[in-house]
Amino acid sequence: MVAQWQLRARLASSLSSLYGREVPAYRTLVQVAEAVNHRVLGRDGSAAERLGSMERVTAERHGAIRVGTPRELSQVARIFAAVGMYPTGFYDLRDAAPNPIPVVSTAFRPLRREELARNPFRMFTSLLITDDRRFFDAETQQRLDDFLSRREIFAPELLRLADRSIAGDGLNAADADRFVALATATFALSDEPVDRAWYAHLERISGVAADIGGVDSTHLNHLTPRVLDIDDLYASMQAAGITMIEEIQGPPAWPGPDVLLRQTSFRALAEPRRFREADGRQVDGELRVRFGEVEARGVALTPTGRRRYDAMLGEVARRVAETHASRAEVAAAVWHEQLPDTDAELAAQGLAYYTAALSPSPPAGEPPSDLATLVRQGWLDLEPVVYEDFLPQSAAGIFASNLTGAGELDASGAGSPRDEGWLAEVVGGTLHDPHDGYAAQRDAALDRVARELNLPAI
Ligand code: OOG
Ligand code: NI
Repeated sequence: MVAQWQLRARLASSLSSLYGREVPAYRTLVQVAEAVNHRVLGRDGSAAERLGSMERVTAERHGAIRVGTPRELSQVARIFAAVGMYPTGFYDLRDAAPNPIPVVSTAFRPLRREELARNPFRMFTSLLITDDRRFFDAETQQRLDDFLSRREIFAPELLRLADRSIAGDGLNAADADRFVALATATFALSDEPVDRAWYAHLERISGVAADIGGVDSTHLNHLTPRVLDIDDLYASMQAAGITMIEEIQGPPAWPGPDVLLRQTSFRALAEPRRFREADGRQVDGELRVRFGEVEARGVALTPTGRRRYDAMLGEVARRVAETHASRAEVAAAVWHEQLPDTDAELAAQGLAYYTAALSPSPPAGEPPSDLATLVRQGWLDLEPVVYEDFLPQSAAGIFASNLTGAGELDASGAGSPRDEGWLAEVVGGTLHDPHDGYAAQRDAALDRVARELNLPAI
Protein backbone atom coordinates (compact mmCIF):
# COMPACT_ATOMS: atom_id res chain seq x y z
CA MET A 1 0.00 0.00 0.00
CA VAL A 2 1.04 3.58 -0.64
CA ALA A 3 -0.19 5.71 2.27
CA GLN A 4 -1.86 9.08 1.73
CA TRP A 5 1.19 11.01 2.93
CA GLN A 6 3.38 9.10 0.49
CA LEU A 7 0.95 9.93 -2.31
CA ARG A 8 1.17 13.57 -1.23
CA ALA A 9 4.98 13.53 -1.35
CA ARG A 10 4.90 11.85 -4.75
CA LEU A 11 2.36 14.28 -6.14
CA ALA A 12 4.39 17.26 -4.90
CA SER A 13 7.56 15.92 -6.46
CA SER A 14 5.84 14.99 -9.72
CA LEU A 15 4.30 18.47 -10.02
CA SER A 16 7.70 19.98 -9.29
CA SER A 17 9.24 18.02 -12.21
CA LEU A 18 6.36 19.06 -14.46
CA TYR A 19 6.66 22.73 -13.55
CA GLY A 20 10.43 22.59 -13.99
CA ARG A 21 9.94 21.29 -17.53
CA GLU A 22 7.28 23.89 -18.30
CA VAL A 23 8.83 26.95 -16.66
CA PRO A 24 12.65 26.82 -16.78
CA ALA A 25 13.03 29.86 -14.50
CA TYR A 26 11.44 27.72 -11.77
CA ARG A 27 14.50 25.45 -11.88
CA THR A 28 16.77 28.46 -11.34
CA LEU A 29 14.56 29.55 -8.45
CA VAL A 30 14.78 26.15 -6.78
CA GLN A 31 18.58 26.10 -7.19
CA VAL A 32 18.96 29.60 -5.77
CA ALA A 33 16.59 28.74 -2.91
CA GLU A 34 18.68 25.68 -2.02
CA ALA A 35 21.88 27.72 -2.12
CA VAL A 36 20.33 30.34 0.18
CA ASN A 37 19.19 27.65 2.63
CA HIS A 38 22.68 26.19 2.80
CA ARG A 39 24.12 29.63 3.36
CA VAL A 40 21.73 30.23 6.25
CA LEU A 41 22.60 26.84 7.75
CA GLY A 42 26.30 27.70 7.53
CA ARG A 43 25.70 31.12 9.04
CA ASP A 44 23.23 30.30 11.82
CA GLY A 45 23.96 26.63 12.57
CA SER A 46 21.15 24.76 14.30
CA ALA A 47 19.22 28.03 14.85
CA ALA A 48 18.56 27.95 11.10
CA GLU A 49 16.30 24.97 11.69
CA ARG A 50 14.10 26.41 14.42
CA LEU A 51 11.32 26.96 11.89
CA GLY A 52 11.63 23.52 10.31
CA SER A 53 14.27 20.91 9.55
CA MET A 54 16.44 21.47 6.49
CA GLU A 55 14.91 18.34 5.01
CA ARG A 56 11.35 19.63 5.36
CA VAL A 57 12.15 23.14 4.18
CA THR A 58 14.03 21.88 1.11
CA ALA A 59 11.14 19.66 0.03
CA GLU A 60 8.47 22.22 0.90
CA ARG A 61 6.28 23.63 -1.88
CA HIS A 62 2.95 25.28 -2.26
CA GLY A 63 1.14 25.39 -5.57
CA ALA A 64 -1.66 27.63 -6.79
CA ILE A 65 -4.54 26.57 -9.00
CA ARG A 66 -7.72 28.34 -10.06
CA VAL A 67 -11.08 26.78 -10.90
CA GLY A 68 -14.35 28.07 -12.30
CA THR A 69 -17.29 26.37 -10.60
CA PRO A 70 -18.30 25.01 -7.20
CA ARG A 71 -18.49 21.58 -8.83
CA GLU A 72 -14.88 21.81 -9.97
CA LEU A 73 -13.83 22.91 -6.49
CA SER A 74 -15.67 19.98 -4.92
CA GLN A 75 -13.75 17.65 -7.25
CA VAL A 76 -10.46 19.33 -6.30
CA ALA A 77 -11.38 18.68 -2.65
CA ARG A 78 -11.68 14.93 -3.36
CA ILE A 79 -8.34 14.81 -5.17
CA PHE A 80 -6.54 16.51 -2.30
CA ALA A 81 -8.35 14.57 0.43
CA ALA A 82 -6.92 11.49 -1.28
CA VAL A 83 -3.43 12.71 -0.34
CA GLY A 84 -4.30 14.02 3.12
CA MET A 85 -4.77 17.72 2.25
CA TYR A 86 -7.86 19.46 3.64
CA PRO A 87 -9.43 22.87 2.95
CA THR A 88 -8.17 25.30 5.54
CA GLY A 89 -8.96 28.99 5.85
CA PHE A 90 -11.18 31.33 3.85
CA TYR A 91 -9.80 34.17 1.76
CA ASP A 92 -12.16 36.55 -0.03
CA LEU A 93 -9.88 38.39 -2.43
CA ARG A 94 -12.72 40.40 -3.94
CA ASP A 95 -12.36 43.05 -1.25
CA ALA A 96 -8.59 43.09 -1.08
CA ALA A 97 -7.58 46.73 -1.42
CA PRO A 98 -6.08 48.04 -3.64
CA ASN A 99 -6.16 44.90 -5.80
CA PRO A 100 -9.60 43.25 -5.86
CA ILE A 101 -9.56 39.84 -7.60
CA PRO A 102 -12.85 38.05 -8.51
CA VAL A 103 -12.17 34.90 -6.49
CA VAL A 104 -12.63 33.36 -3.08
CA SER A 105 -9.93 30.93 -2.02
CA THR A 106 -8.91 28.28 0.46
CA ALA A 107 -5.73 26.27 0.95
CA PHE A 108 -5.66 22.48 0.88
CA ARG A 109 -3.04 21.30 3.33
CA PRO A 110 -2.20 18.66 5.94
CA LEU A 111 -3.66 19.60 9.32
CA ARG A 112 -1.57 17.89 11.97
CA ARG A 113 2.00 18.67 12.90
CA GLU A 114 3.16 15.08 12.25
CA GLU A 115 1.56 15.13 8.82
CA LEU A 116 3.13 18.49 7.98
CA ALA A 117 6.48 17.09 9.07
CA ARG A 118 6.08 14.08 6.75
CA ASN A 119 5.33 16.33 3.78
CA PRO A 120 3.93 19.85 4.02
CA PHE A 121 2.60 20.22 0.45
CA ARG A 122 -0.29 22.67 0.15
CA MET A 123 -2.34 24.10 -2.69
CA PHE A 124 -3.78 27.61 -2.69
CA THR A 125 -7.01 27.13 -4.62
CA SER A 126 -9.17 29.93 -5.96
CA LEU A 127 -12.72 29.81 -7.25
CA LEU A 128 -13.99 32.40 -9.74
CA ILE A 129 -17.16 34.17 -8.55
CA THR A 130 -19.06 34.79 -11.76
CA ASP A 131 -22.18 36.47 -10.33
CA ASP A 132 -20.32 39.37 -8.74
CA ARG A 133 -21.57 42.42 -10.64
CA ARG A 134 -18.55 44.51 -9.71
CA PHE A 135 -16.66 42.35 -12.18
CA PHE A 136 -19.11 40.67 -14.58
CA ASP A 137 -22.26 42.05 -16.23
CA ALA A 138 -25.23 39.71 -16.66
CA GLU A 139 -24.33 38.73 -20.18
CA THR A 140 -20.70 37.95 -19.40
CA GLN A 141 -21.80 35.95 -16.39
CA GLN A 142 -24.19 33.91 -18.54
CA ARG A 143 -21.49 33.17 -21.10
CA LEU A 144 -18.98 32.31 -18.38
CA ASP A 145 -21.40 29.97 -16.63
CA ASP A 146 -22.29 28.25 -19.92
CA PHE A 147 -18.65 27.86 -20.87
CA LEU A 148 -17.59 26.58 -17.46
CA SER A 149 -20.49 24.16 -17.06
CA ARG A 150 -19.55 22.43 -20.31
CA ARG A 151 -15.96 21.61 -19.44
CA GLU A 152 -14.73 18.51 -17.59
CA ILE A 153 -11.34 19.17 -16.04
CA PHE A 154 -10.97 16.05 -13.92
CA ALA A 155 -11.02 12.62 -15.53
CA PRO A 156 -13.60 10.25 -14.03
CA GLU A 157 -10.83 7.71 -13.48
CA LEU A 158 -8.84 10.22 -11.41
CA LEU A 159 -11.88 10.95 -9.24
CA ARG A 160 -12.57 7.22 -8.77
CA LEU A 161 -8.98 6.65 -7.64
CA ALA A 162 -9.24 9.65 -5.31
CA ASP A 163 -12.36 8.20 -3.69
CA ARG A 164 -10.63 4.84 -3.35
CA SER A 165 -7.69 6.43 -1.53
CA ILE A 166 -10.05 8.31 0.79
CA ALA A 167 -11.98 5.13 1.62
CA GLY A 168 -8.92 2.90 1.97
CA ASP A 169 -6.38 5.35 3.42
CA GLY A 170 -4.08 5.05 0.42
CA LEU A 171 -3.77 3.08 -2.81
CA ASN A 172 -2.04 -0.05 -4.01
CA ALA A 173 1.15 0.44 -6.01
CA ALA A 174 -0.44 0.33 -9.47
CA ASP A 175 -3.32 2.64 -8.53
CA ALA A 176 -0.88 5.03 -6.86
CA ASP A 177 1.20 5.34 -10.04
CA ARG A 178 -1.93 5.94 -12.09
CA PHE A 179 -3.32 8.49 -9.62
CA VAL A 180 -0.11 10.55 -9.55
CA ALA A 181 0.19 10.43 -13.35
CA LEU A 182 -3.42 11.49 -13.95
CA ALA A 183 -3.36 14.23 -11.31
CA THR A 184 -0.09 15.63 -12.68
CA ALA A 185 -1.44 15.63 -16.24
CA THR A 186 -4.56 17.49 -15.05
CA PHE A 187 -2.44 20.41 -13.86
CA ALA A 188 -0.20 20.59 -16.95
CA LEU A 189 -0.57 23.47 -19.37
CA SER A 190 -2.98 22.34 -22.08
CA ASP A 191 -2.31 22.74 -25.80
CA GLU A 192 -6.03 23.11 -26.60
CA PRO A 193 -6.56 26.27 -28.66
CA VAL A 194 -7.79 29.35 -26.80
CA ASP A 195 -10.72 31.35 -28.22
CA ARG A 196 -9.01 34.69 -28.86
CA ALA A 197 -12.05 37.01 -28.70
CA TRP A 198 -13.51 35.40 -25.59
CA TYR A 199 -10.14 35.39 -23.80
CA ALA A 200 -9.60 39.05 -24.69
CA HIS A 201 -13.09 40.00 -23.48
CA LEU A 202 -12.44 38.42 -20.07
CA GLU A 203 -8.91 39.79 -19.88
CA ARG A 204 -10.21 43.33 -20.15
CA ILE A 205 -12.21 42.67 -16.99
CA SER A 206 -9.64 40.62 -15.13
CA GLY A 207 -6.57 38.66 -16.17
CA VAL A 208 -7.45 36.08 -13.54
CA ALA A 209 -10.97 35.66 -14.99
CA ALA A 210 -9.42 35.06 -18.42
CA ASP A 211 -6.94 32.53 -17.05
CA ILE A 212 -9.81 30.62 -15.41
CA GLY A 213 -12.81 31.07 -17.70
CA GLY A 214 -11.08 31.70 -21.00
CA VAL A 215 -9.57 28.22 -21.36
CA ASP A 216 -10.86 24.65 -21.31
CA SER A 217 -8.63 23.36 -18.55
CA THR A 218 -6.83 24.33 -15.39
CA HIS A 219 -3.09 24.42 -14.74
CA LEU A 220 -0.63 25.10 -12.01
CA ASN A 221 -0.22 28.84 -11.82
CA HIS A 222 2.95 28.64 -9.77
CA LEU A 223 4.84 26.32 -7.48
CA THR A 224 6.59 27.97 -4.59
CA PRO A 225 9.68 26.77 -2.76
CA ARG A 226 10.49 27.91 0.76
CA VAL A 227 13.64 29.76 1.79
CA LEU A 228 15.11 30.61 5.15
CA ASP A 229 16.26 34.11 4.13
CA ILE A 230 14.06 35.81 1.55
CA ASP A 231 16.09 39.04 1.46
CA ASP A 232 19.15 37.02 0.40
CA LEU A 233 17.02 35.11 -2.13
CA TYR A 234 15.66 38.34 -3.61
CA ALA A 235 19.15 39.78 -4.07
CA SER A 236 20.52 36.48 -5.43
CA MET A 237 17.77 36.19 -8.04
CA GLN A 238 18.35 39.76 -9.20
CA ALA A 239 22.06 38.92 -9.44
CA ALA A 240 21.18 35.84 -11.53
CA GLY A 241 19.46 38.19 -13.98
CA ILE A 242 15.84 37.46 -13.06
CA THR A 243 13.78 40.57 -12.39
CA MET A 244 11.67 40.22 -9.26
CA ILE A 245 8.46 42.15 -8.51
CA GLU A 246 9.13 45.38 -6.72
CA GLU A 247 8.43 44.33 -3.19
CA ILE A 248 8.47 41.47 -0.78
CA GLN A 249 4.84 40.96 0.32
CA GLY A 250 3.93 40.61 3.98
CA PRO A 251 6.04 41.62 6.98
CA PRO A 252 9.10 43.83 6.40
CA ALA A 253 12.68 42.87 7.16
CA TRP A 254 13.07 43.65 10.87
CA PRO A 255 15.31 42.66 13.77
CA GLY A 256 12.66 40.48 15.47
CA PRO A 257 11.75 36.85 14.81
CA ASP A 258 10.37 35.84 11.41
CA VAL A 259 6.61 36.35 11.59
CA LEU A 260 3.83 34.83 9.44
CA LEU A 261 4.80 34.74 5.79
CA ARG A 262 6.95 36.81 3.44
CA GLN A 263 6.61 36.19 -0.28
CA THR A 264 7.95 37.54 -3.51
CA SER A 265 7.71 36.56 -7.15
CA PHE A 266 8.95 37.12 -10.67
CA ARG A 267 6.94 37.18 -13.84
CA ALA A 268 7.49 34.08 -15.90
CA LEU A 269 8.22 34.39 -19.57
CA ALA A 270 5.44 34.32 -22.12
CA GLU A 271 4.52 30.76 -23.06
CA PRO A 272 3.49 29.55 -26.51
CA ARG A 273 -0.24 28.87 -26.76
CA ARG A 274 -2.53 28.18 -29.73
CA PHE A 275 -5.38 30.55 -30.49
CA ARG A 276 -8.58 30.14 -32.43
CA GLU A 277 -9.50 33.32 -34.33
CA ALA A 278 -13.04 34.52 -35.04
CA ASP A 279 -12.90 32.97 -38.53
CA GLY A 280 -11.94 29.57 -37.09
CA ARG A 281 -8.30 29.73 -38.15
CA GLN A 282 -5.74 28.48 -35.61
CA VAL A 283 -2.60 30.50 -35.05
CA ASP A 284 0.37 30.37 -32.70
CA GLY A 285 0.60 33.03 -30.06
CA GLU A 286 1.66 33.43 -26.49
CA LEU A 287 0.29 34.15 -23.04
CA ARG A 288 2.03 35.32 -19.95
CA VAL A 289 0.04 34.16 -16.94
CA ARG A 290 2.28 31.93 -14.91
CA PHE A 291 5.00 33.03 -12.58
CA GLY A 292 7.58 32.05 -10.04
CA GLU A 293 7.11 32.72 -6.35
CA VAL A 294 9.15 32.05 -3.25
CA GLU A 295 8.38 32.38 0.44
CA ALA A 296 9.82 32.45 3.94
CA ARG A 297 7.70 31.28 6.86
CA GLY A 298 7.76 32.49 10.44
CA VAL A 299 5.88 32.13 13.69
CA ALA A 300 2.06 31.95 13.56
CA LEU A 301 0.18 34.81 15.22
CA THR A 302 -2.71 34.33 17.64
CA PRO A 303 -6.01 36.09 16.82
CA THR A 304 -4.80 39.00 19.00
CA GLY A 305 -1.47 39.09 17.18
CA ARG A 306 -3.23 38.87 13.85
CA ARG A 307 -5.48 41.83 14.68
CA ARG A 308 -2.31 43.74 15.56
CA TYR A 309 -0.74 42.72 12.23
CA ASP A 310 -3.82 43.81 10.27
CA ALA A 311 -3.90 47.15 12.09
CA MET A 312 -0.20 47.60 11.33
CA LEU A 313 -0.84 46.95 7.63
CA GLY A 314 -3.47 49.68 7.69
CA GLU A 315 -1.13 52.04 9.52
CA VAL A 316 1.67 51.41 7.01
CA ALA A 317 -0.66 52.10 4.07
CA ARG A 318 -1.88 55.31 5.74
CA ARG A 319 1.62 56.62 6.40
CA VAL A 320 2.88 55.68 2.93
CA ALA A 321 -0.03 57.60 1.38
CA GLU A 322 0.64 60.57 3.64
CA THR A 323 4.40 60.83 3.46
CA HIS A 324 5.27 59.10 0.17
CA ALA A 325 8.17 57.45 1.99
CA SER A 326 9.18 53.97 0.87
CA ARG A 327 6.94 51.19 2.12
CA ALA A 328 9.91 49.20 3.46
CA GLU A 329 11.06 52.13 5.60
CA VAL A 330 7.60 52.96 6.90
CA ALA A 331 6.88 49.30 7.65
CA ALA A 332 10.12 48.89 9.58
CA ALA A 333 9.24 51.94 11.70
CA VAL A 334 5.68 50.77 12.38
CA TRP A 335 6.87 47.30 13.33
CA HIS A 336 9.48 48.73 15.66
CA GLU A 337 6.82 50.82 17.39
CA GLN A 338 4.01 48.32 17.57
CA LEU A 339 5.30 44.77 17.91
CA PRO A 340 7.71 43.35 20.52
CA ASP A 341 10.77 41.96 18.79
CA THR A 342 11.58 38.92 20.93
CA ASP A 343 10.08 35.44 21.11
CA ALA A 344 9.70 35.88 24.86
CA GLU A 345 7.54 39.01 24.58
CA LEU A 346 5.54 37.73 21.60
CA ALA A 347 4.70 34.69 23.73
CA ALA A 348 4.22 36.56 27.02
CA GLN A 349 1.83 39.04 25.44
CA GLY A 350 -0.12 36.27 23.74
CA LEU A 351 0.64 37.60 20.25
CA ALA A 352 2.24 34.53 18.69
CA TYR A 353 2.00 30.76 19.15
CA TYR A 354 4.85 28.90 20.77
CA THR A 355 5.30 25.47 22.18
CA ALA A 356 7.33 25.37 25.38
CA ALA A 357 9.45 22.94 27.34
CA LEU A 358 10.81 23.35 30.84
CA SER A 359 14.17 25.10 30.75
CA PRO A 360 17.06 22.79 31.75
CA SER A 361 18.21 25.51 34.17
CA PRO A 362 15.05 27.03 35.69
CA PRO A 363 15.26 29.81 38.29
CA ALA A 364 15.06 28.93 41.98
CA GLY A 365 11.82 29.25 43.94
CA GLU A 366 8.16 28.56 43.32
CA PRO A 367 7.02 28.68 39.70
CA PRO A 368 4.39 31.30 38.86
CA SER A 369 1.24 29.92 37.23
CA ASP A 370 0.80 32.30 34.33
CA LEU A 371 2.54 32.06 30.99
CA ALA A 372 3.77 35.66 30.87
CA THR A 373 5.64 35.41 34.19
CA LEU A 374 6.98 31.93 33.44
CA VAL A 375 8.41 33.23 30.16
CA ARG A 376 9.80 36.46 31.60
CA GLN A 377 11.46 34.72 34.55
CA GLY A 378 13.12 32.19 32.23
CA TRP A 379 11.30 28.99 33.20
CA LEU A 380 10.65 27.92 29.61
CA ASP A 381 12.40 27.20 26.33
CA LEU A 382 10.16 28.45 23.53
CA GLU A 383 9.79 26.95 20.06
CA PRO A 384 7.88 28.89 17.41
CA VAL A 385 4.80 27.27 15.87
CA VAL A 386 5.28 27.80 12.13
CA TYR A 387 2.61 29.64 10.14
CA GLU A 388 1.23 27.14 7.63
CA ASP A 389 -1.32 29.37 5.88
CA PHE A 390 -1.57 32.39 3.60
CA LEU A 391 -2.27 36.12 3.85
CA PRO A 392 -5.14 37.59 1.82
CA GLN A 393 -3.45 40.95 1.31
CA SER A 394 -0.25 39.32 0.11
CA ALA A 395 -2.15 36.87 -2.08
CA ALA A 396 -4.01 39.70 -3.80
CA GLY A 397 -0.73 41.56 -4.20
CA ILE A 398 0.89 38.47 -5.76
CA PHE A 399 -2.05 38.00 -8.13
CA ALA A 400 -2.01 41.67 -9.12
CA SER A 401 1.72 42.19 -9.52
CA ASN A 402 1.74 39.52 -12.19
CA LEU A 403 -1.16 40.78 -14.28
CA THR A 404 -0.74 42.90 -17.36
CA GLY A 405 -3.59 45.31 -16.67
CA ALA A 406 -5.53 46.40 -13.62
CA GLY A 407 -8.82 45.29 -15.17
CA GLU A 408 -12.15 47.04 -15.11
CA LEU A 409 -14.23 47.30 -12.00
CA ASP A 410 -17.81 48.53 -11.71
CA ALA A 411 -17.77 50.00 -8.24
CA SER A 412 -21.55 50.45 -8.30
CA GLY A 413 -22.16 46.76 -9.11
CA ALA A 414 -23.54 44.50 -6.40
CA GLY A 415 -21.18 42.02 -4.81
CA SER A 416 -22.49 38.54 -4.19
CA PRO A 417 -22.44 37.13 -0.69
CA ARG A 418 -19.92 34.34 -0.16
CA ASP A 419 -18.75 33.28 3.25
CA GLU A 420 -17.03 30.46 5.07
CA GLY A 421 -20.28 28.55 5.46
CA TRP A 422 -20.90 28.67 1.73
CA LEU A 423 -17.40 27.52 0.90
CA ALA A 424 -17.62 24.74 3.50
CA GLU A 425 -20.67 23.32 1.70
CA VAL A 426 -18.85 23.43 -1.62
CA VAL A 427 -15.86 21.48 -0.35
CA GLY A 428 -17.98 18.79 1.27
CA GLY A 429 -18.96 20.10 4.68
CA THR A 430 -15.89 21.22 6.60
CA LEU A 431 -13.62 24.20 6.19
CA HIS A 432 -10.88 23.98 8.81
CA ASP A 433 -9.88 26.93 10.97
CA PRO A 434 -6.12 27.51 10.74
CA HIS A 435 -5.97 28.53 14.40
CA ASP A 436 -7.21 25.16 15.69
CA GLY A 437 -3.97 23.40 14.81
CA TYR A 438 -1.73 26.17 16.18
CA ALA A 439 -3.64 26.43 19.45
CA ALA A 440 -3.67 22.64 19.89
CA GLN A 441 0.13 22.51 19.61
CA ARG A 442 0.60 25.31 22.13
CA ASP A 443 -1.97 23.91 24.56
CA ALA A 444 -0.53 20.40 24.50
CA ALA A 445 2.93 21.77 25.30
CA LEU A 446 1.69 24.01 28.11
CA ASP A 447 -0.31 21.14 29.64
CA ARG A 448 2.86 19.08 29.75
CA VAL A 449 4.81 21.89 31.40
CA ALA A 450 2.01 22.46 33.93
CA ARG A 451 2.16 18.79 34.95
CA GLU A 452 5.95 18.93 35.30
CA LEU A 453 5.72 22.01 37.50
CA ASN A 454 2.76 20.65 39.46
CA LEU A 455 0.62 23.58 38.42
CA PRO A 456 -3.13 23.08 37.92
CA ALA A 457 -2.97 24.88 34.57
CA ILE A 458 -1.04 27.57 32.72
C1 OOG B 1 -2.78 32.60 -6.11
C2 OOG B 1 -2.11 33.82 -5.53
C3 OOG B 1 -1.92 33.68 -4.04
C4 OOG B 1 -0.05 33.09 -2.43
O1 OOG B 1 0.98 32.43 -2.24
O2 OOG B 1 -0.43 33.96 -1.66
C5 OOG B 1 -0.80 32.80 -3.66
C6 OOG B 1 -2.81 32.58 -7.61
O3 OOG B 1 -2.10 33.36 -8.25
O4 OOG B 1 -3.57 31.75 -8.13
O5 OOG B 1 -0.44 31.85 -4.29
NI1 NI C 1 1.51 31.40 -3.99
